[in-house]
Amino acid sequence: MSDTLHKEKRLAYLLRHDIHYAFDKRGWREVSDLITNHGFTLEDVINIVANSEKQRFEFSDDGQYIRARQGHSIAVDVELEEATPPEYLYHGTIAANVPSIMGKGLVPMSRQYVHLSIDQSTALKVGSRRKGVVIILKVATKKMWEDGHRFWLSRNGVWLTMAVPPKYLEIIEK
Ligand code: HQG
Repeated sequence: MSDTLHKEKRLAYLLRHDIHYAFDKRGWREVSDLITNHGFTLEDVINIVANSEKQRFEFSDDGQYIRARQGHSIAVDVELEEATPPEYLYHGTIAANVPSIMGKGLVPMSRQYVHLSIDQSTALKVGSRRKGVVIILKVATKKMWEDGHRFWLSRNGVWLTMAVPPKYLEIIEK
């Protein structure tokens, strides 16, 4: 892994999952804390925010704070925008998870939300992070929304919902 990618992964961990830091309730962390206590330079942080392929992070208006746009396991409110989903969204996972998913639906596991992708190729990338046969699930999101489920769209284009009951899921045959 390149040094930059390694630093981006480390930053993602520090902004989404670090239970040892007292986060602002909106998910902000002081940039100075990353510099003083976690080995980042200001240049590192600026470069990661600008170049993150998934645009995972954002600075506060005054530049003193930074937060992840989605993906948290810690309980913070990053002011997500509620939105009406398209007809279908997608979820990439591995075959080993499918029996459980088709039994009880998609659940957030350790994160705050279930993450859904805008298209199959994005879902394929998400599923491919794990070892195993990748399975893409098609999610009837418009139907869910009509049935009262809520959706949010993060500023980096990831769709989020609380849970997906199995009746809205379909395995895509490749
Ligand atoms: C699975 C990355 C068994 C679920 C990606 C997934 C994404 C179940 C895993 C973001 C289940 C959770 C999130 C059930 C869900 N039984 N397994 N009932 N319900 N699962 O990492 O969606 O690169 O928390 O299928 O791009 O894989 O970090 O979620 O395999 O946007 O920015 O439990 O993380 O973004 O894994 O990925 P995760 P995810 P970043």
